[in-house]
Amino acid sequence: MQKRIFIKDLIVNKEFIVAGWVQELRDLSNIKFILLRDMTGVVQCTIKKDSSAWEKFADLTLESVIKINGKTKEANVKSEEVSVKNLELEVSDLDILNKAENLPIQIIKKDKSIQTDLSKRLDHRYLDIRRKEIKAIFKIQNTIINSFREFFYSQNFIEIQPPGIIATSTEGGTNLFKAKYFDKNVYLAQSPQLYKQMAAISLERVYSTSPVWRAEKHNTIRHLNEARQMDIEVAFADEFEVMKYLEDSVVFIIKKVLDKNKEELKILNLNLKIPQSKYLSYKDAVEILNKNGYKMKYGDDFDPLAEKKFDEIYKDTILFIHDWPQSLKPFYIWPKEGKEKLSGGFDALYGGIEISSGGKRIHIPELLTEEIKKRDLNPKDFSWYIDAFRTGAPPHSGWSIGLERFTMTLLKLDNIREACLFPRDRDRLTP
Ligand code: AMO
Repeated sequence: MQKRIFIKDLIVNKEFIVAGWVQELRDLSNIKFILLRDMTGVVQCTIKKDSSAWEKFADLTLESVIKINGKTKEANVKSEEVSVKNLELEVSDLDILNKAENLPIQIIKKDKSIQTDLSKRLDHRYLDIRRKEIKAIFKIQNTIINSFREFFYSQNFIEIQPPGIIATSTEGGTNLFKAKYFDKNVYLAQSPQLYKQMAAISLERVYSTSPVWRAEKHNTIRHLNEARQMDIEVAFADEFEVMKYLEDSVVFIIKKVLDKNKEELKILNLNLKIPQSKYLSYKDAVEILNKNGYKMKYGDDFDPLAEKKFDEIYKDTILFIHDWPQSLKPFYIWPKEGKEKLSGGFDALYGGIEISSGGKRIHIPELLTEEIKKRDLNPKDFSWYIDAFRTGAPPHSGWSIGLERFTMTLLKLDNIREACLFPRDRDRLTP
């Protein structure tokens, strides 16, 4: 039996089998047209009166899945939607593999001013991702996560697979989802933090991509309750060494997107630039905001408006803010000596939003115990983690970039849900 071929591989004057989705139908008295779409493109198919497909055309509906046998002819196809412009496929036979009925959302928008609301689109996400603008987002996200892996694999880092079920909080705080694990209470991981550290103190350089769960009750345009993180952890490195890794890997990722996703960037009407980097201490960052008319106190975290302000001041820049007060950072972040009580923690902002945080970690068990206690956590709950630093643990540092956050800011999406295939938020658990 002849095999199905991808639309992009069609060549002129040959018989082929193609299969895909019906994107458009046009019925003239002496000829009928189908625009057929697969993952590689859209081709115009013609049906003449003598074809056995002539009668079947009446049963076709938009987005039905069909298989076509036909012969390619030279043609100059003008439709904007068609990706194969130099040929058309004359249909000899056609099979309907699955008929689509009552489409809840439109795939091709003739009238671009009609917007389907995001919530309805997410209710039918499997359909929504057939739209070329949405497909473009996930093709670019594919490049982002693969080039993150490629970058660190090529630098001889080791990819690790951290657990999703954990016994204690990793980021502290209350944002934990509790679950039952046989007769015990467990939590869903908020971060691979403690596990990547325990891996790095023995494997030296590790990276991971993993889902994380945060029981944040508020619904915002920049938070999900289930997100994916791209993490690294590096032994014998301080926070500045890992910030350099962040800088280089983000530039690597953006270069890859520019190279591999020209078509998608065009669809999304984006003109991506390679970002510059700027390093500021937390103290200087607060001063700069205040000088630029944004009032905030030393000791507060930056809110979304402050982050937007930084973006106005430093355009197309990854802004690294380091030397944070220890009180604003989690228990595992290194406290620096001195009366200012600064830390080895940092945040990275890009496009007016925090894309990453990280820092130098504590590798001294007594210090770790102290910092855990200071945050009203019980060191006993962390003994399995603290003990790891009693068996020969080098100093180490690392960071995490949120995949959806990064996709959102890179593609200038106005809601993080646009960058998540099947988002989990306060209200959404299906599809
Ligand atoms: P943090 O909690 O800052 O740090 O998370 C790191 C990055 O993950 C993304 N992120 C989120 N994205 C969507 N929805 C959320 N609710 C959400 N929470 C976080 C952001 C954020 O910058 N263990 C540390 C990292 C480290 O020190 O290595 C951590 O998880 O892009």
